Amino acid sequence: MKTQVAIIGGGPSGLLLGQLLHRRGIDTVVLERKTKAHVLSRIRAGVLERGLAALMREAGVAERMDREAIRHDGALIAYGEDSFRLDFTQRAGHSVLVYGQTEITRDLYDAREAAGAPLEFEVEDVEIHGADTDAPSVRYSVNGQPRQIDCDFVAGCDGFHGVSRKTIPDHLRREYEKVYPFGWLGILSETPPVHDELIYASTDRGFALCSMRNPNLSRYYIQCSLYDNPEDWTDKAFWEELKLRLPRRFADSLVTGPSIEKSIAPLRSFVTEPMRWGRLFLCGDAAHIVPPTGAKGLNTAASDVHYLYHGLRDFYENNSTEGIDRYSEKALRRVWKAERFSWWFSALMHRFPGQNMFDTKMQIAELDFLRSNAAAQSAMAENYVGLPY
Ligand code: FAS
Ligand code: PHB
Repeated sequence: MKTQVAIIGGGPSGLLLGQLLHRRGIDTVVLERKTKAHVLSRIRAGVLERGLAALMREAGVAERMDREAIRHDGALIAYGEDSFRLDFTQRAGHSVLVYGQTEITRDLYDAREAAGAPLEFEVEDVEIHGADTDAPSVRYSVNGQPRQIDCDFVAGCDGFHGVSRKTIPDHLRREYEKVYPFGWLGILSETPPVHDELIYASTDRGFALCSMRNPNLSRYYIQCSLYDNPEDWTDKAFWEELKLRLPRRFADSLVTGPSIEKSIAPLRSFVTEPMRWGRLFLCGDAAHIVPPTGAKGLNTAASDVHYLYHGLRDFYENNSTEGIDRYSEKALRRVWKAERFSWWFSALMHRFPGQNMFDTKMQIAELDFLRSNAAAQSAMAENYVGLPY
């Protein structure tokens, strides 16, 4: 098989890139390791920056998002019984959309299937060959049958555990990592959200986040030990702990119910450089990971897609390599700012094992400063709603 851009990974990065390129008549093939049902069963991000929303509209797949997404103009930052509302619109001039990553992925699958664009599931043994030549190829198998795609470019959109990043020779790759000494235990419940905006809460017992997917589907997280397993937590224990981490007025009004999904996500900051090797381009989680505190994971994948899409479009439509030649530099400049914000917000809101009273006083003083200072709130809001591409 021959195509122009072989895309490894059928998550949001690969699907969004494929859809954008398809609309410009650029041929792609998307290869996904899992089944469609498995990909859609993952409960992940929930907040869309304006840039991702705009990309979905540019890709022609935003009709349901624009109909069903909930616009949020702010979020509550709570610490003990103190709290303040971070007004995104007042401080940064933009809002965010609450619309689950699952829905983004579903909309993109629907569009690709409607277009009849090549999309293969349950691929195995994927290998990238000749990335440092002008004739790269991707070899893989389906049901034990070997296949090969000859292409102009390979987009490595295969997430943190994919094959693309490791295809770049070790001596050419630099990796930066910070692993956090805790995780997030998340549940999904068919209950009305406790508040009409997100609540980020910091207490001596640890961090909690109250989010949502729609008026009758709530998403809650509590910071948990790295040694916890979801099955260690009964629903009752989860709800009791969440209430202990919320301001009293929300603990008293929280509507609880059975969890329909329960999982633990580890927290890590990770960046690999460069994000390009020859005709292989890394995109999204294949190149970088952030702790979900700042809701930057999916949104930073989107900015990678933006830069790569425009670079590939310029190559095919204007015979220019400027965009692809500067892809890694441009993507990484924004990636590192998202990493910084995610690291900063995680350090501010979580309790670290072994932190002393001085550390806690510093966290409280920073939250007090944020509460009282417009410039500090503007800086936080500008990062939260999404820095410009
Ligand atoms: P993805 O990992 O989503 O997609 C990569 C795809 O490639 C997967 O479907 C995988 O099956 C496939 N693949 C892997 N290896 C392959 C191979 N060899 N061949 C073919 N296909 C292969 N972000 C937030 O903003 N907020 C959150 O709350 C949040 N929670 C998260 C929870 C968890 C458990 C995880 C892992 C991530 C979370 N994230 C969150 C980040 C997440 O949303 C990612 O940023 C987002 O999925 C990035 O999308 P992709 O780059 O497409 O990577
Ligand atoms: C979510 O709704 O899953 C979510 C929202 C905001 C975050 C992290 C996760 O910062």
